[in-house]
Amino acid sequence: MIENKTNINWYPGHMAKAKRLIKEQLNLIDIIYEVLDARIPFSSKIKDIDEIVGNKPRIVLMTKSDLCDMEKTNKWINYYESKGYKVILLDLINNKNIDKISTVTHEVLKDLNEKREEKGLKKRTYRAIILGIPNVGKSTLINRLSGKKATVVGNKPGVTKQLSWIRLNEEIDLMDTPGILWPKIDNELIAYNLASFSAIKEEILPIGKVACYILDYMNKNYKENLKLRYGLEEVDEDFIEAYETIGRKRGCIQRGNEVDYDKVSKIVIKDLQEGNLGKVTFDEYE
Ligand SMILES: Nc1nc2c(ncn2[C@@H]2O[C@H](COP(=O)(O)OP(=O)(O)O)[C@@H](O)[C@H]2O)c(=O)[nH]1
Ligand SMILES: [Mg+2]
Repeated sequence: MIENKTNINWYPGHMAKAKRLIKEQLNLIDIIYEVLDARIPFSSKIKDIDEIVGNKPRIVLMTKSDLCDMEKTNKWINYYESKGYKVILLDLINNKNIDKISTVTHEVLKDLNEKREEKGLKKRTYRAIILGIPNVGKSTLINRLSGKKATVVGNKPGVTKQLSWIRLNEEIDLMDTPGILWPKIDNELIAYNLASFSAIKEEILPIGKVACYILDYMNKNYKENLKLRYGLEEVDEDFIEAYETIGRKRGCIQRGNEVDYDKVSKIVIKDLQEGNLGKVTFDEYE
């Protein structure tokens, strides 16, 4: 169904600008919180993040753990940990593990203040920034971390631009605006995974193709869930039976008692994103 020949060459023009802005701010930063979506722990990664952040300390935060397939996502967690990253799995809707962020930050950065003390310098707060592609939960995370108690700590000395910081606790300040980066899509699978979980816009891939990709993937990996949600036993090669079944079941009927295929596509994508097709992870770790 998916032709590898199709060349998706998609990299928004504002990417270069975003990168430059983030690089400028990095001088002030001690630690990066790199946010990934636990349902696409590979596809949602900013591929050139190393080039942007260098070897600054980094914690990988995987959001939407309430919606992921733990068995598959765990393999990616192990993989990132084997590369030396600390990984924290978050459920931002049910507030799970959020307090770990501060504990792990302290663990990773305690050297910084120990070194300062050795030099006779005063301790200072650690400064963190959130980085990630669109829709992984950056804004939600900032809201959860700041809560109501948050105080905006204002400008740091020596900084000309207006930057606000949120004081998370006596040790950590978080830059109040996340760094948004766009995924460089040089691989068809990544494009489909991002489109399926809505991290890229519809113009890049037509919704019909995205919905068929989802149905095909579900059929191969989570067949039971398709049966549960739509009563689908099998997804045929041309998807026509599947579309007819889902359309009639979900009332996507237009004039002449015909199934409205666009509506079906939208329903499939929305169902996947909202967790109505069960807990799933679409990145394979071989
Ligand atoms: N189920 C679930 N939804 C989440 C979680 N974190 C974020 N979301 C949802 O994901 C969507 C995008 O979140 P947002 O914070 O706007 O992402 P941003 O574009 O990275 O700032 C919103 O609808 C959030 O409610 C999570 O842990 N679980
Ligand atoms: Mg946001």
